[in-house]
Amino acid sequence: MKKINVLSHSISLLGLSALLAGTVTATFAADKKLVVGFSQVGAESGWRTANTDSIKAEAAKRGIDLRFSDAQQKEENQIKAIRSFIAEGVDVIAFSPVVETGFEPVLQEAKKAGIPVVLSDRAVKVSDPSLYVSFLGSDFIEEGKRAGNAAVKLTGGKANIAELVGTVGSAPAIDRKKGFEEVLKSNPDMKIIMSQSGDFTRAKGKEVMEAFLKAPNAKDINLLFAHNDDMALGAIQAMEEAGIKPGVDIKIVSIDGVKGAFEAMKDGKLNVTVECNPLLGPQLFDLIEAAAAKKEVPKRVVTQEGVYEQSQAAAELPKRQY
Ligand code: GYE
Repeated sequence: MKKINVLSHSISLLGLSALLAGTVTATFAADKKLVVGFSQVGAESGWRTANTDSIKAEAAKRGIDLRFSDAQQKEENQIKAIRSFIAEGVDVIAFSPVVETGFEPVLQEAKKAGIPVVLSDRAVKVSDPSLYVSFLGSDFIEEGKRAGNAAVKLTGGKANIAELVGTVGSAPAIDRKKGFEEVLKSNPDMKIIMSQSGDFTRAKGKEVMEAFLKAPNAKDINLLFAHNDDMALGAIQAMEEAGIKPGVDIKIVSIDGVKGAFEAMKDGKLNVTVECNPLLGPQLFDLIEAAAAKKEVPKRVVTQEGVYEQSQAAAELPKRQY
């Protein structure tokens, strides 16, 4: 089911696993456990919880000594965690950067220490691409475009849009907006009339939607674009409390594809969710083990994902793994 597209090198996941099966296991199983430091963004969403579970389960399955650290959505905590991984002398560092910028100095420290770094889920902006060996994650621009196309379909190309933006400065917030706005460029009757960050959480999504609904032009909103499902679910609550029918009076498109979104679609309260797969554990540790063995790894691995509409929700729900 899960395939990967490898952009910069033509190496398949199968090929990669085959490659690993021989040397890597031999290198680490014989003498010591592979030690991996992982700095996670936080526990802000259903997506993130599923991502953490996938990473921990895969590490346990492979007998890896995983040093896991939760940054509570703060970059300074991630930098501290990475510094302590370097001090501990872990074999590989992996992390999901909360924002894109500001990591260059600590990544230089890791490079100096000879510790390979794998980026999981989100990208960083660095002037020196050799500061990380590989980036595994979704194509967020593509997700934004998919959300934009869904919005066109739902509104017939006429929309006053409220946008719930993800964490400011994060790769998914920047790129999902970019992809969505690209679709709006060729649809002149669609415009974003309100836009604010809900930090990818349900509570903030609700709070910001409440504020949107109090604006003088609130009645013009006919579509909500939420950068993730959790914020959409919070916004649904705000709409219901204000006597507005979510999914009907205001159409809603969001991203992730967590169970809660499928339930809301089944109830007619959410219209479309664009899938973003959090189950990165197996692919991530393939890359980590290869990096630890100083194998050449693909610089970019993109996860493959779909788009789901209300009509598919009931059939899809029992199959959802997150
Ligand atoms: O969409 C959101 C989470 O980086 C893809 O982060 C991830 C995003 C995901 O908080 O729910």
